[in-house]
Formats: sequence, structure tokens, C-alpha cells
Amino acid sequence: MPPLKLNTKNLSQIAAAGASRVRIPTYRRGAAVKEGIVHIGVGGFHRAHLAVYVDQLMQKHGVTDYAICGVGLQPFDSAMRDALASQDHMYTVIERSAKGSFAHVVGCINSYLFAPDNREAVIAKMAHPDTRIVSLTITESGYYYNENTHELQSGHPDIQFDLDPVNETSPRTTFGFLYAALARRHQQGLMPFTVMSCDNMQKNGSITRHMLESFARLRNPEVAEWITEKGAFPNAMVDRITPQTSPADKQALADNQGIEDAWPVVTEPFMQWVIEDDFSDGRPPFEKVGVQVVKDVHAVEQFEKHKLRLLNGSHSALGYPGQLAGFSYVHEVMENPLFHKFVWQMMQEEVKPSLPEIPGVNIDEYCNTLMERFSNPTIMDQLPRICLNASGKIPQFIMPSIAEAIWVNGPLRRLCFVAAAWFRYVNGVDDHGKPFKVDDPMVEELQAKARAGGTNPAELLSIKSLFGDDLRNDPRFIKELTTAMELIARDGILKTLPKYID
Ligand code: CS2
Repeated sequence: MPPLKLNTKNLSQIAAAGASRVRIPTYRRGAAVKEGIVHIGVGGFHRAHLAVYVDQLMQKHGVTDYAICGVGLQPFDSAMRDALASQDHMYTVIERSAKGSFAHVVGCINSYLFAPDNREAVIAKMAHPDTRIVSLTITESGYYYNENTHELQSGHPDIQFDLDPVNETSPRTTFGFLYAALARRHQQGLMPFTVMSCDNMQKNGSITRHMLESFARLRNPEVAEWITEKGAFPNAMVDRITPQTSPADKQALADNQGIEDAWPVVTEPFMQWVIEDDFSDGRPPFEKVGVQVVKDVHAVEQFEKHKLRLLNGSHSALGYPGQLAGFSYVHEVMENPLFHKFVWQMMQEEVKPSLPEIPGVNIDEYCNTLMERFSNPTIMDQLPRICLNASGKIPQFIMPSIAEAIWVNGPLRRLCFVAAAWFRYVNGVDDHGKPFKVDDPMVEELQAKARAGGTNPAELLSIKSLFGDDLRNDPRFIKELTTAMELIARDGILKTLPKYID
């Protein structure tokens, strides 16, 4: 039998047809529910994480006030708009591990707005009384956060554009949209919605608050004050490894489950979300579906630190050197005994010492679980995905561990090797002379600096929005980084790696 196109009409047939049973949403959708969440940045991660939690709330707990309206701000989001529109905004999540492959259909995304089509419609949606949360997966670079000054990059052309009152109903950035919608709610006497960041940044909620308040102050201090007083920006640690969907994934879904899905999501079984209990106007009962909703903001920050430095930092350690060495997938890099040892030793010797103890969390067990998750061969997690937008990631995932090692005079050689590998990576040529695409909003500046600097890191380190003075001015760090850059340039990654393993 040919596969069935995923849509409302085919749903019950899909549930019955697959070789392994496919779970489908049986809750009400469409006009029967309220869209309490507007989500900006509907990619794989959102669809495997927040949307899965909301799907469970609707499926198992009768929640009807928090269906999701997806929003795409970027021109490339038209592909997601079309894929979702072709299947009544449903999609399939495929969880893969050694235990097998398990598929379920998610139906909590109720509608989708593509901002370039109609920016005003997005603002109106966020300003609608039903909207109580605006959640974000806009990547680290979407925050216009200056790592050096910790302020909004207010001089950035996108922010400048959005700050011009003429553009209030046709903004470009997330902050332009949030501001316009909040100003409207303020005028109408509504509560502000909670802005819920689901991006990988330390203190993601506090940074979102600070960036938005700074933006609002430059537009209208009264609105800014109201946001400060009434707004909520929970900090959160989010976790689920979600590779990019490949054509083979779609084919496998059609072959094995009989579902034709324009854009399914492949992910691992593991998922975690620790969020600060700070909401301006109510929230869904997230704890009913396994979310750790925590009162204490310091506890959340500690979870964030663990995850960003151990998981994402190790991903970086596998990603940039791995791609230079010619590997394509995370599990392949893990199969290499040198890398396997390297990443373990980096976590144990250089990252762990800077991490706080969290009651109930055993760091060694956490690291072991990470080693298993990275080794999962069934999800085919792509190195180019890990290496994407590195200028937003390295300052969050690697540099904070280096900065802490500098303060306490702790070991940092392996972390410097990773930073050096990224500095080499930005040139876009691997150790075999094969060119690859460097996908980064700052690619031109990075490449110009890398060319000018050669194996001297000073040029790249002079980018103030990425690196703090604590790093730029530390002789031990500069020395280790320069040594690693020279070794990698001379001998390549695989010959250099043994020098970084005990
Ligand atoms: C990855 C993350 O993009 C990256 O660098 O480390 O996307 C990672 O897979 C997720 O944060 C896992 O929760």
C-alpha cells in the first residue's frame, strides 16, 4: 500500500496502518482550542521539545488553552510554512535508539504565521488576549547580545531598523515584534505575555529580559517600565539532541510507518527541561509531563551551566575538530578512540572542576549518559549542524569554561584545542584540503580575521562582541591557544590530538 499523506482526514487510517502502531493526537484542534503559546522559530528542536511537552499536555491532561501558533521570521521559514500547511500543521516525531524506532504524530501546533507575508498579523497574534506565552528558539545570534559588554547590540543595522518608529508594524527582529505586541497590550490594559526563551544560553531568560528592556527603553520608557514591573522571563535549561531531517528519514517513515510527511523530526528518546517558575499570566501544568519547574533561579542556572558546558561544549569538541578531520556525524567521531578519550578527559579534567554541585545530580553519571547519547548511531547527528552559527555558540559553550579555568589557574589545554579548531574551521577547508560551507552570520568578518591572523589568534580575539577582555588579555590562554593553532596548522587534527590526551 502506498504511504498515506499526513493530514486530519487520514489520521485514523495512519494509526491503524503502520507496521508498528503510530500514536496520533486524539485531542481537539483548530477553533476548539485556544492558542495560548506563540512560538518564534519552529525548527526541529522546537518540534521535538516544547511542542512534544505541549502535545502530551493536550493528549493526556485535557489542556486546551495552550495550543501553539508557530511563527517564522526568516525567509527560509517559508519551507516550514508550506510543509506544515500541507498536513494541517501536524508532523511526525521519530525517536530512535538502539531499542528501535518509535513514531508519533504531534498535533499541538494549531496554525502558522510566516512573518515576511504579513508582519502585522504576527504582532496582532501576540497582542491577542489568548496569547499568554511567547516562546523562542531563535538561536544564540537572534539575541543581539554583546558578550563583552553584556548589552544589546543597539548599533546593529537590524536593531536600528526596528528602533525606527516608522517600522513598528513591519519589524525584522524578534525584539521588534515583542516590543510592538507588548506596547499594544500595554495600551489595551492587558497583561504582558511571558517571554520564554528555549535557546542554549546561560541565563537565557535574564538575557532576554535585559535585551528587550533595553530595546523598549530606546523606544518608549513607559512601556519599558511596565515590562520591568509586570513582565516574566523564566530562565531555562532545554535538552534534546535533534538532528536535521534527511531525505532518508522521510523515506524510512514512508516505508516503515506508511506515513508521507513533508518534514518529520528525528530525535533521541532523552529529553529534559528545567524551567524557572516565573510566568506573568499563568502557565500550563508543565510538571505533569515531566518538566522540572523550579522556584529557585540559582538551581536553574546550575542546570544550565552543567548542560551548556558538558553537553554543548562536548558537541563543540566533537564538531569543529571532527569536521576538520573529515568526519560527517557525531557518532562517527565518538567511534574514533582518540576523540572518545579526548572528549571524556575534557569534561572530567577541565569542565567539571568549574561546575557547582547540584543535589541529586551525579556529574560522572551525567557525563556517562552524554557519552552514550553522543554515540547513538541511529539518529545520524550531522557535524555541520553542530558547527552551524558557531559565533553564537563558542562564547556560550567553551569560553565560560576557559574563563573560569583562567581565574582559578586550572587546566585549559583541551578547551584551547577546541577553540583553536574553531579558529581553523572558519577558513572553510578541512585537513584533506576539502572545502566546506561555513554557515555563520559573522562568516565574512571571521574569515577576514582568520586570514589576517594565520596562527596568531589576536585578530579573531579582537572581535569584541564575541570575546571578553578577561580572555583577550590572559597570557596563559593566548599561549595555549597559539600552540594549538600552530600544531593543527602544521600536523592536522588527528596527529595533534594525541598531544592532548593523557
Ligand atoms: C548542539 C545542540 O547545536 C549544537 O551545538 O550542541 O543543538 C544540542 O544538540 C542540543 O542543545 C541538545 O539539547
